[in-house]
Amino acid sequence: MAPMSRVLSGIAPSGNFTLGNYLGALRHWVALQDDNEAFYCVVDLHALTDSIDPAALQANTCDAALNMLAIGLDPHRSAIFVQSHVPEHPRLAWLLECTATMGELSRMTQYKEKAERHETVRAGLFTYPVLMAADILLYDAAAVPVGDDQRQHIELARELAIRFNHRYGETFTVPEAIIPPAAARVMDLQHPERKMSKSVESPLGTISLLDSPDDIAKKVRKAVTDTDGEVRYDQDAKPGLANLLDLLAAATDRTPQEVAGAYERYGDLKNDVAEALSELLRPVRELRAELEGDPSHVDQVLAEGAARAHAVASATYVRAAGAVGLLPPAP
Ligand code: AQP
Repeated sequence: MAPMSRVLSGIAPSGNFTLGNYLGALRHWVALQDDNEAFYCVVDLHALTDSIDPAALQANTCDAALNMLAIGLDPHRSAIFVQSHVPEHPRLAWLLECTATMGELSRMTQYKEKAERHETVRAGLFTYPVLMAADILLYDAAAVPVGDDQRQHIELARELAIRFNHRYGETFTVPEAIIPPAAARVMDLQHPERKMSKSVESPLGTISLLDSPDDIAKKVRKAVTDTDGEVRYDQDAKPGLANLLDLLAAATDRTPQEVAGAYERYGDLKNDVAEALSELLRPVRELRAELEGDPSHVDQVLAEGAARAHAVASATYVRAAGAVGLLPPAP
């Protein structure tokens, strides 16, 4: 039997998981675990690129792991682990930092956007895309399921793998991004010009994975649209409405244009968006409530996941370190 191909993806424990995370990435992680050897991690080292309270980081990391089970990841099929539990991630990142250039990191749009929001910019924010490349390349991942905002970072990981292989000999698999056809970039319901994000404060603009049906209905009802009242899909002229159409399309497996054709009034559309999203997230809410009864299960999942991840990551790291000429430690 041909070996299964590997997939890897991660999520930062920087706040409550959002509907954007779910539609752009998480639900595809679940689908991919059927036919691939899957590695999914809570990228806690990435959360340190911004200011985060240490107690909140720990709590968010546990919460993220619980959510990964609640969305339907099966720890027997997917290795679920915490990035910092596998020390090869920052070790390989250093080798890749010595492969990347200042120029290409300066061109990362997410870095530029985030740097603008801060008075002082952490060096880790600048080099974070290289750590993300290490996350991917350590597992010889052929595919990386992510939302559209990560497209440029995956391109960088590919570029670094190709450059490293060219310079030091065949070492890494060159990964491909898997970006979903619908809802690859879910926008904030109050600010449809920016993406829905777990670390940006927008209580009415962000739907959380565990929001109650009432909360979802309230947020969708108050979502910003426009005043011309015509239901049609136009991302430039009607970004708020387009976002709602995208959401309903993703939740009901249709195209946004098909969805637009079925409505004449914003109010009817909003009612159906709220109902479809509540239904979509209902199994996640229910499983999460069950899992909360047994916190030791998560510890065990993370320990087993880290052991599986470490076995793969350490072999890749040794290969890469040998390729650049680092002297192996005496046995
Ligand atoms: N709005 C979104 N629409 C579609 N996909 C999204 N993703 C994130 N936001 C959206 C995808 O979810 C995965 C994990 O995301 P992340 O932890 O890297 O980023 P985040 O949720 O955006 O968290 P932050 O901390 O709030 O980050 P910033 O500050 O960057 O906005 C990824 O696959 C991502 O594409």
